[in-house]
Amino acid sequence: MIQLYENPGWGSAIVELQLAFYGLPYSLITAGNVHQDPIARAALGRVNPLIQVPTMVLPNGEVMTESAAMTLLLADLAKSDALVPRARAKDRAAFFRWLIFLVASIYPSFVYSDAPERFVPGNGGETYQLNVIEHRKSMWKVMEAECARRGGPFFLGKRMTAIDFFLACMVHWRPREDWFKAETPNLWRAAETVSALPQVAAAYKRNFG
Ligand SMILES: N[C@@H](CCC(=O)N[C@@H](CS)C(=O)NCC(=O)O)C(=O)O
Repeated sequence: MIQLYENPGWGSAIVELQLAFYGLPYSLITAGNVHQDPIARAALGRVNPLIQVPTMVLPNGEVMTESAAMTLLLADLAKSDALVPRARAKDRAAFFRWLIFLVASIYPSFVYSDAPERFVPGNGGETYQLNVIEHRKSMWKVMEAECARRGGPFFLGKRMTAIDFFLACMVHWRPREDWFKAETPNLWRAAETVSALPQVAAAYKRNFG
């Protein structure tokens, strides 16, 4: 069985929702506050030297980090193209482009803003954090424009993909729900649409209430 190191509402939710969607068997291990708790840091660090969630351990013991890599692998394991367009499918290029944008550009901004004292000592932290969040907002606006152009209800248009699962989780993170509803209504709609899927209902509730 796949093991997922998680914290409710954290990036592990992106993976948990996909595991639930595919109906793959998995078990959860709560990582705890890896920003502050040295015991939690040491425990996760023994599995993943990055000390990040999501961390996934495959049935053969192989450790996986990186939510995008897990997303691609889970589609393979599930033998499904429901969330990852198959090779040469029409939406494959756009899927790759925006999946990688999410994890290479937007997601790292949380590492830089969630514990700013790691990067900016002293009182500079707050301004720095606000600036990172402003930069993140500008990246979300780029995704919003693309989503609007494609017409919904999903990020890529009529085709649901794992990108919508990332959105379903990330709209709960700073700048948080009210900002997304007001400023990126198309992203919000894509997030809401997949959050309502019966296959993910229990996992979604566990993470976001
Ligand atoms: N590149 C990783 C990023 C994972 C990540 O940043 N996770 C956050 C929680 S949502 C984390 O564990 N942060 C702890 C830290 O940065 O020390 C992925 O895509 O899975």
